[in-house]
Amino acid sequence: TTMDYSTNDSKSTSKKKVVAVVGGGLVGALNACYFAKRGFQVEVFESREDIRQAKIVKGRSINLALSHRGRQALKQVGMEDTIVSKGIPMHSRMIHSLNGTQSPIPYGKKGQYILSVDRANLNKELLSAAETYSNTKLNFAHKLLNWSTETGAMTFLRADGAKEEIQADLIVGCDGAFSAIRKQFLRQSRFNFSQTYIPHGYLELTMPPINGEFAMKPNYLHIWPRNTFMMIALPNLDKTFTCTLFMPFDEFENVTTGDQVIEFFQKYFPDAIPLIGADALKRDYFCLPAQAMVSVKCSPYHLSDKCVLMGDAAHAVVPFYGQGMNAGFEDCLVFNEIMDQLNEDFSAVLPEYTRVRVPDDHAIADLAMYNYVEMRSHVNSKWFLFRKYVDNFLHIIMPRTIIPLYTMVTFTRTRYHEAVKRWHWQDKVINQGLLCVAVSVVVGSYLLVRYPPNMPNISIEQLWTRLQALKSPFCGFVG
Ligand SMILES: Cc1cc2nc3c(=O)[nH]c(=O)nc-3n(C[C@H](O)[C@H](O)[C@H](O)COP(=O)(O)OP(=O)(O)OC[C@H]3O[C@@H](n4cnc5c(N)ncnc54)[C@H](O)[C@@H]3O)c2cc1C
Ligand SMILES: *[C@@H]1O[C@H](CO)[C@@H](O)[C@H](O)[C@H]1NC(C)=O
Ligand SMILES: *[C@@H]1O[C@H](CO)[C@@H](O)[C@H](O)[C@H]1NC(C)=O
Ligand SMILES: *[C@@H]1O[C@H](CO)[C@@H](O)[C@H](O)[C@H]1NC(C)=O
Ligand SMILES: *[C@@H]1O[C@H](CO)[C@@H](O)[C@H](O)[C@H]1NC(C)=O
Ligand SMILES: CC(=O)N[C@H]1CO[C@H](CO)[C@@H](O)[C@@H]1O
Repeated sequence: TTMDYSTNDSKSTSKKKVVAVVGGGLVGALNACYFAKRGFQVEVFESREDIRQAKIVKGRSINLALSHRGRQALKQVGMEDTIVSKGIPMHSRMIHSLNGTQSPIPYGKKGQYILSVDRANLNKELLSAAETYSNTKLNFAHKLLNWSTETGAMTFLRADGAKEEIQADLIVGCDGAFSAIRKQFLRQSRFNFSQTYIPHGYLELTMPPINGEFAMKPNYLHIWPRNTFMMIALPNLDKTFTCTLFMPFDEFENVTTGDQVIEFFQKYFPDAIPLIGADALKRDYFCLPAQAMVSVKCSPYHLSDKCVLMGDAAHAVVPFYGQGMNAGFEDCLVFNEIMDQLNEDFSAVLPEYTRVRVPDDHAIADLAMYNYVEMRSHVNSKWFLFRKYVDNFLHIIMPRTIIPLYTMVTFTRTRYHEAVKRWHWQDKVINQGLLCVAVSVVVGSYLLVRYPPNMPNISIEQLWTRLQALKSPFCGFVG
């Protein structure tokens, strides 16, 4: 794979700066590649053991949706093809209604899709890619305890119980939603921070293959929207699906026995019972307790020229837009672009990174929270479906003027906050347009009934003038 370091020797010898990447998860491992490619001395510190050797990796979601932003970030370090080749394209959502009817809603235009990728494999591939650079060292079983904002010294707890002090020129906090690096930021003046737990938890279930084949159509993200509950399923390479049930913790607490699980599924997801298997369902439902979901926003992302936060450490988002990892990967890409612009001068790059990135990461955090509501309820509603079709239709006939929000977020690198701005504008225009059409139809019908065409012989021009006069006051109504 990537061995650009060797071709960059002249550049790297002049650079002895040490970059400590704290956290070797998805974003930390990718970031290590970026800094290594630039020739820095990279040290990655990860609290877990090396997942490439560990038997079972449990915890976070098993698979996730990779889209354009994430792919662009992988591409920059030569990892896109490797990862995409092990992903499963999902062209549409597949909506499962209560009676078992399935109906697809495309994600975008023909040929646009998101990819279901395996989290553990992605993490392993990125760690291995980072390791191909001779200027990178991976330190596993190193848990960051604290660090000093004065000296930059970090204290790690090793697996053997010993503590280790380490210095670096730049600390990159990629240690996830509960970041230990971020703790020092909280002590700073003028640091904004908010954290919100949503009332929902999630639980994962496996849907095995049937006769060696996928139990449902594989190239879809399956969704069972049920107002306050929702289940989704993403395909895996081994022909299983990972189903994720999202439900308020109150409701989880109400289901305590195997029989109650079946009863609950019978009521809300009957078509999934034979596919998961009643016995497996009764057992797996209780394997792990439901996991919580948190949304974290903060600002700034940097502390002087010493430390910067990326990925979930900077912005944990609820998983309802499928953008958490993609946004984290794009963080690396944006930081890299700013490093180019500002000549790798940390004292200029870090504040610029905060300035550029905070509005975008806050926008995606807000959008994900908005989708938390939309995905559960509106996916069911006729108006939502109608608007999706209208938006997609308008996008096809006016591809440069009307771009659905989902398309901007998922299939372009339009800055998140600009996508939101544009969405509000388009929404206003489309709703006004639809109202005009509706009013015209009503008024037109009225006129036709009132003045049947063969009776008073009204000209088209006259009709148009009457319509104009009638519709204008209404059309300004929306927004
Ligand atoms: C149910 C669910 C579904 C999701 N689906 C999607 C999706 O479809 N698409 C998408 O883009 N995103 C999705 N996400 C979001 C995605 O999982 C995260 O955004 C992504 O994992 C963030 O990566 P990260 O490296 O910043 O953090 P993490 O993946 O949390 O990694 C942090 C790493 O830091 C290590 N660490 C923690 N503390 C310390 C310490 N003190 N010292 C040293 N190391 C430490 C951890 O062991 C871990 O390896 C989903 C999330 C959830 C919960
Ligand atoms: C199933 O439900 C959906 C939506 O609730 C409805 O559109 C469809 O007509 C129903 N199909 C049958 C066969 O009852
Ligand atoms: C819990 O279950 C009981 C009995 O089945 C039901 O009456 C109640 O509404 C449920 N509570 C919630 C929060 O669903
Ligand atoms: C903190 O939040 C307030 C209110 O939104 C905002 O005006 C201010 O600029 C923020 N400060 C930083 C450092 O982001
Ligand atoms: C309708 O009006 C036009 C002129 O406005 C006239 O030429 C035409 O003959 C009329 N038709 C009838 C059926 O009255
Ligand atoms: C830099 C710093 O504050 N280090 C301290 C971190 O915490 C350990 C004990 O938990 C201290 O020994 C370090 O001095």
